[in-house]
Parts: sequence; C-alpha cells; structure tokens
Amino acid sequence: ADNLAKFHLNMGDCDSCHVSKKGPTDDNLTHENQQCLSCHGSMDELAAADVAAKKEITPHKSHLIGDIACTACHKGHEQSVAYCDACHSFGFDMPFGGKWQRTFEPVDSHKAEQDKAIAAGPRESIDIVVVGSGGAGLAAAVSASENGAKVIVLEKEPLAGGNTKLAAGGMNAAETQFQKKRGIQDKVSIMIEDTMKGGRNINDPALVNILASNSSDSIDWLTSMGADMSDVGRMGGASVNRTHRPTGGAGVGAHVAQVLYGAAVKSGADIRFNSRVVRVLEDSNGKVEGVLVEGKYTGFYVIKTSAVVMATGGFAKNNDRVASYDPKLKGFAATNHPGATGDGLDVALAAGAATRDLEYIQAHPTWSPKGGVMVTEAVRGNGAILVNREGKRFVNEITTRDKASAAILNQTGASAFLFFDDSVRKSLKKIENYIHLGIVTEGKTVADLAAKLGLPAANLEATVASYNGFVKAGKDAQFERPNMPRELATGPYYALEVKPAVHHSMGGVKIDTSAEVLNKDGKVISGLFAAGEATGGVHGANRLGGNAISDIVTFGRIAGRNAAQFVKAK
Ligand code: FAD
Ligand code: MEZ
Repeated sequence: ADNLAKFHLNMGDCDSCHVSKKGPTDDNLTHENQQCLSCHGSMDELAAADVAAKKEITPHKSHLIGDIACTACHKGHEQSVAYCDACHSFGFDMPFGGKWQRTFEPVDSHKAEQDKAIAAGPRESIDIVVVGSGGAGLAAAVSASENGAKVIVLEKEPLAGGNTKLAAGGMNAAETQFQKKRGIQDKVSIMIEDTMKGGRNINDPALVNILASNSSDSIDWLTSMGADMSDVGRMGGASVNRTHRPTGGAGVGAHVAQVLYGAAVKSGADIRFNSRVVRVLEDSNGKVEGVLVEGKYTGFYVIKTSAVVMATGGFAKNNDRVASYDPKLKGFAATNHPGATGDGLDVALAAGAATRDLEYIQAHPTWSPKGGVMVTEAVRGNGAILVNREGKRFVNEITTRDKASAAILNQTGASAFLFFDDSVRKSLKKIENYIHLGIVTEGKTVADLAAKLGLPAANLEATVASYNGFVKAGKDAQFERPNMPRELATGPYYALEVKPAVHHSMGGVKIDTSAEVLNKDGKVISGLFAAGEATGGVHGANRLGGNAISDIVTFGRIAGRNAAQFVKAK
C-alpha cells in the first residue's frame, strides 16, 4: 500500500471509511472522521500515547481550535501532511506522509464546472452566509444568530480560526472594566489618536471611531460568552496599557477563537470546512442572491441567500500578491496561516467591491526563523530588548512595527536578537510556548548567553547594565522607549534570533460604518457585508499591535447584526 486508503482496504471495503462506495457525503468528512476516532481513539488519547512515547511535541494536541478533524492531516487517497507544517517545520513522522506544499488556485478556475452548478440552481437556501471561520466570521455568525437569523459558515480550510487562532499578544480596548480594576487611565479618544497616528493618519476616521468606542463593549461581549480578557499589557504605539488577554499573558487568539467557535456552534450555525466560496451571485439589479461554493469533496454547488458576510481575512501568506503591491517584500516569510491568500478579495472584487490601501502591508518585527514562529510583541511590551550582532540596542523596542522592522533590517545580517531575563519569562505565559518549541537559547549569565549566541559578551553586558540604569531612572536616554516595566537582572537570561516577516494586510474592501461593502461609486452593494482583515480603512498605513482582534470582534459583530436586520427587513 502506498496510501492510507489502500492500507485500509486490507481490513475491509471502502465502507470501512466511507458511508458508501460513492465516497464522502459532506465536505467536513463527518463520517470518515468518526470512523478514524472509533478505531484509533480520541485526540486526547492519541496525545497521551504520544507523551507516553516521550514525543517532545505531539501533533494531537495543539493551539488549533475546535474539534480538529483527523483528515486535516491524514489523507486517504493522497499523501498525508501534518497541517502544523504549514507554519512550522516539525517534520512529524506521518504514515504515508509527505512534505507540505500548497498551490494557489484562482477563484475562477474550473469555469465549465462552475457554470454547470450555477445552471443547476440552488441546492439549498439560508438567511445569511458567512464566508470565513476566523474571528470576524465567527463573531458575525454569533451576532447574526443573536438577532434571529439562520447562518451557514463556509471555510475553505479543514479547520476553523484562520489567523485569529494564531493571535498572541492581545486585544486593544479603552475604558474597560479590567483597566479600571488596575487603575489604568485610558480614554476612547486616546485610542483613536494612537490608532490614527500609528496608521499615518490615512485611516478612515469614522471606522476608527467605531473601533475605539465599541472596544470596551466588545471585551464585555466576549467576557459574557466565557472569555478571560483580564490581563492588560502594552503593544507598540499605544500610549497606555490597553492590550487585553487571558490571565498571566496567555495567547489571545486561540482563546477568543475557541470562545466564538463554541458560541457559534451553540447558536446552531452550520459550519462547513473544505468549502471555498468562489463567487457571490447577484441578480440583474446587483443585489446579492447567493454564493457559489467549491466543496473539496462534493464539488461546486449554489446556496441561495440575500446576505453574505465576507470575513475572509488577509493575504499575507500569498507572497506573489504581497510583492505585487509592495515589491520590497518579495521572498519574505510570513507569520500567517496557509489560508491567508486573498481569494476572498478576488470574490469581492468580482462582485463589484471597491478596495483601498492594498499597498500597505505590514511586516512583524520579531519572527523566529528557527521553527517559523512569530514571537509576540508582548515579550517586548513586558520588558524584552532588541540587540544586534554587536550586542547593542538600536531602537525603541516598542515603537510601531514599520519602524521596528525597518530598524532590524538595517542591522548586520538583517536580523536581531530578542533578549530577556527570567522575570520577563515569569510575567508572560506565552513565553513558555517558545521555550517548549526549543527556539530560545538560555544562559546562566549575560556573558554565558552571549558566548552561546556568538555575540561580544562585554558589549552585551554593558548594554544590559545601561538599560537597567534607564529603568531605574525612569527614562530611556538612548531611544526614548516609553515603557520599561522591569530591569533585566534576574538570571537565567534568554535570547532568540528574530527578523521581520509579512504579517498583516492593512488594505481590503471598502466598507461603511455599518460594515456594508461599497462599490466604486461609493454606493452600498445590497446584501454584501464585510469585516476584519478582509477590509481596509480601520488601520490606515500601519496597524497597531492588538487592534486587529478589536477590529474583528467589533466589526464582525456589527456585520452579523446588520446582515440579520437586512434579511428581516426584506
Ligand atoms: P482570519 O482569522 O484569517 O479568518 C479568515 C478565514 O477565512 C480563514 O480561515 C480563511 O481560510 C477563510 N477564507 C479565506 N478565503 C475564503 C474563501 N474564499 N472561502 C471560504 N473561506 C475563506 N492581532 C491582534 O490584534 N493581536 C494579536 O495578538 C495578534 N497576533 C497575531 C499573531 C499572528 C501569528 C498572526 C498571523 C496575526 C496576529 N494578529 C493579531 C492579527 C489578527 O490575528 C488577524 O488580523 C485577525 O485575526 C484576522 O481575523 P479575520 O477573521 O479577519 O481573518
Ligand atoms: O496585533 C498583533 O499582530 C500582535 C499583537 C502580534 C503580537 O506580536 O502578538
């Protein structure tokens, strides 16, 4: 046998995996996945077996959210590939395993089959279709359901959460209950000022106003669904601590995505994986009347609906598209999940949507080439510094990302080292993930660490001593870093090499404050809504760390509510 299907044939017929010889009956492969679990045990049992076998990292327990389908990695009729390898390079030993590879298929591929499905007419109908199961899509699904609508969520990947499930540092919000509890003085107006300044003032002020003035309520909404957003830290470009995340500084994205996913499932949303929307269908008056879906296993089919929420995220993982807007980023690695290719943008464009700011694409300053992991800005927010190969600081570590990334690229080797001590480690749970992944070097003393990294020890010691002096004095006389929460004086010491990687597409489809999509004449496309990284205008030329999660929760919720009201009013 050279694949899993043939291997299983030795034990029975096709129906040992499938309901019938015809193959899969749905794109979630519901029956097939149940068959895997019934023979091999639950994910928890498989993970426990991996741990018992002393596997350092188990692919059966991860930061991914929802019920991870076995078939996301194990394939019957093609080579199996660990989904983790889309970002990391663990090289898990998979039965009949291969190397991760993905080719991008334009949304207008297979034209004849698409036309046939459209001619056949709708297979089903629903109040609202949400495209994308990231935070914006799940928030829209929950809020549409709260407002009485029935929803189908279509997700092209085999699992939920998009980039949202990867988000690390936190969610920005002003005037929240958690800031008040900590005595943090913040104002919606200051969040607006910071966001506009960070975005080089080209943001749409009306959208920024909605972002900031709804942010506290968005935190409360998540909290009401069971989220823990009680820890508050700082990200680059913020004047005060307003980045909310779970207790102890655990990663925000997997938590928020899991909470929203659970709420969406509870609300009765029909969530379909391996289901790519390739076209929004409109009537002769330009009003939305359905979507054309490419089911990976069931083929093309039409769903009739009068309201569609495009929550398809950004395109940072599609380097051809990135470089077409910003040639400087050609060949850069990306921090994103594999679905961030921008085909949702193509779908919206074909439906007549206008776009804005596509040329503004952000690199995250601290991506670790070892392991392919983005290292959260929260590590710097909690006190880490950046040093170059000469062992010297070179930038205010919590400046905006555009500036920090440019500064790193200017250093010898176009990379830098993120340096912190044990007190920073203890302040942020997320750091344990990086240690667990083996991407961090540890030294008993600063000099010991410098020797392990090949940095000049005397320089690094002098840099750390001088920084600690600034912390004591409450003023960074070198780079005017505004927050220096702690001295770096408690061993052991840690560092890892970091360099910029493409992270966020600031541009996208144009929306108004109701999350309705606008056409090139500035008019609303009737029935088409959009939210999250698929849209442009909220972040201007440069997004502040922590503002995306705020964006997707607030605008996803608005899009879902308004889509439900639109359907009701028809
Ligand atoms: P996504 O969460 O990306 O979801 C979009 C979904 O749509 C995807 O699942 C995709 O597969 C699906 N899709 C796309 N096209 C189609 C189609 N045609 N048909 C069907 N499905 C489709 N921001 C913060 O504010 N704070 C943070 O701490 C933070 N950390 C981050 C860390 C990392 C590593 C990354 C990559 C990003 C981080 N961000 C952070 C940014 C933030 O996570 C994203 O901008 C945000 O989650 C995007 O949410 P979304 O719902 O718009 O898109
Ligand atoms: O907003 C982000 O992208 C973010 C905070 C990322 C991070 O460094 O954690």
